[in-house]
Amino acid sequence: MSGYKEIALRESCFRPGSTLCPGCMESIALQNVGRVTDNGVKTVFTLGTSCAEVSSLAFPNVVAWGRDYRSPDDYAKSFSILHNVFESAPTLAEATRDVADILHDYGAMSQPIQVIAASGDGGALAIGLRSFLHTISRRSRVTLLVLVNEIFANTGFQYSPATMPFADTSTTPAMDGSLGNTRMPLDYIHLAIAAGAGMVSQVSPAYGKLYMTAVERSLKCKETAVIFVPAPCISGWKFEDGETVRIAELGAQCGVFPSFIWEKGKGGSVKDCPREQADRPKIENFLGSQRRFHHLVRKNPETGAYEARPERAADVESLRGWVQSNVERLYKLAELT
Ligand SMILES: Cc1ncc(C[n+]2csc(CCOP(=O)(O)OP(=O)(O)O)c2C)c(N)n1
Ligand code: SF4
Repeated sequence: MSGYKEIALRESCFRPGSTLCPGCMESIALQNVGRVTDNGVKTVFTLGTSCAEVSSLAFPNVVAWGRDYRSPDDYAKSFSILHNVFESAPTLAEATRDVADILHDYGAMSQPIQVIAASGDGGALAIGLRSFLHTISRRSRVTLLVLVNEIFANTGFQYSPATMPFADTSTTPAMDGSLGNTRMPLDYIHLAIAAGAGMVSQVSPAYGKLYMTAVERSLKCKETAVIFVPAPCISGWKFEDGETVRIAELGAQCGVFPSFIWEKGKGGSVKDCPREQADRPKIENFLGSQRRFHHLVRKNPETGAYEARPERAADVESLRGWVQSNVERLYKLAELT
């Protein structure tokens, strides 16, 4: 594996002009994918419609992604982007890999390529679930990056299959006595393993070293590698910019989206998130950090700590139970080989 400092000094894949919100976690996630893939191998990146995708171009003349202004013929530095429809980034990545392999087998292409598909959780886990699972089940040698901001952000912050219970979204509003999202999130890590992925990880870019290691290991995987990237969304989760990394660390440590790396044949591990609830930060701290949960918690005027609103105490307890089951499930999945 490459050293963290060496990777950090490589070129990212952003040029001036990205329209991601200032402080968006996806920006940190993607720039570091750019650095890891600046490894001398041509990168082909398929992008499903999402915040990431629309941020990469601005009509009529801004191309905000790429390594400087190099030509696609510059194999060592090229970061090519194939834009495509919302739900099909994994399928296009799989097709790219197949064509490259055939050209290579027939001697028409001598250079290797690395292929990554990026989608939001709406693209990968709702409308694009078929494409996502099919690519995994075919063991296609590509990396699927899923930027999990738990909503369809780009079209107005609608609920997705990854939305946390009780979250306030535009289609599950917490108002006039409504509780916010009442559905349980899809068990997407388990699903990716069950579908046959060679490697599955859930790592926040807030843990820079671990994140870059996960991306680098995924690129070396002989089957489909899936990286779920928890991506706190300033506008949808409703917090101030400057808080992104702190919220990402808190979410990982209190058990909402623990860091997890698993590889077929080797098993996996959960990092920085103890199995026992008492050893983790309280879920109230995470809920209080975002206004999408302020119908559940309030700040104690004397201590300044977040606590359950009395009328929502039972809901916060059930959320605590969901977090514990989430942590338990990942510890059990880590034992699978
Ligand atoms: C077939 C189809 N349906 C709907 C849309 C509209 N659309 C574009 S992006 C998007 C939401 C994307 O959500 P997600 O994948 O979670 O990415 P995010 O915007 O959160 O980054 C939708 C519904 C579309 N482009 N194509
Ligand atoms: S809406 Fe959310 S996910 Fe989209 S660019 Fe802004 S902060 Fe990032």
